[in-house]
Amino acid sequence: MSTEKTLILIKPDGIRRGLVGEVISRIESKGYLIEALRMLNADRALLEKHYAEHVGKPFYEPLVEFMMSGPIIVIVASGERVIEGFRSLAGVTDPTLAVPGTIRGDLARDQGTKVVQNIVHGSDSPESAAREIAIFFPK
Ligand code: IDP
Ligand code: MG
Repeated sequence: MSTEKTLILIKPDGIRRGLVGEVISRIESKGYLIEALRMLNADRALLEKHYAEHVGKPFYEPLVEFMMSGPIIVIVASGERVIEGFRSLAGVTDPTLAVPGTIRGDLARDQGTKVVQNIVHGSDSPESAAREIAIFFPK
């Protein structure tokens, strides 16, 4: 049995605000292993694949524009139950409601924008993790 893997993104706001080290530190301090890491400028085609489940939602276009507004960092992390573990480290989607102690709860807030800027993405299920890892790290 291989250890579970998840796909984590540090979004453009995390990079602009100088929080790359902080986010990676939280992942490592929790005990997860960084398996792969790359920085890239995502294009629309890549983001359409990654965010396919959100096509048609009111925040979809602002989300894609936001994710193209600067480079992102793509990380594969591993460890037992890392998918739910990283979602727990990240906190809930809305940073106003994310509990202090979480990445979003400590480091983000509502900026009044159409899309919530919340520093990180983390896969939400084993199926999403496999699909998303294949998008950003094609064999
Ligand atoms: P998640 O990142 O917590 O898994 P998702 O529902 O998958 O949240 O949404 C993807 C991203 O789209 C969120 O992280 C956030 O940046 C943005 N988003 C989600 N829901 C809303 C919304 O209701 N208003 C504005 N932006 C949203
Ligand atoms: Mg999601």
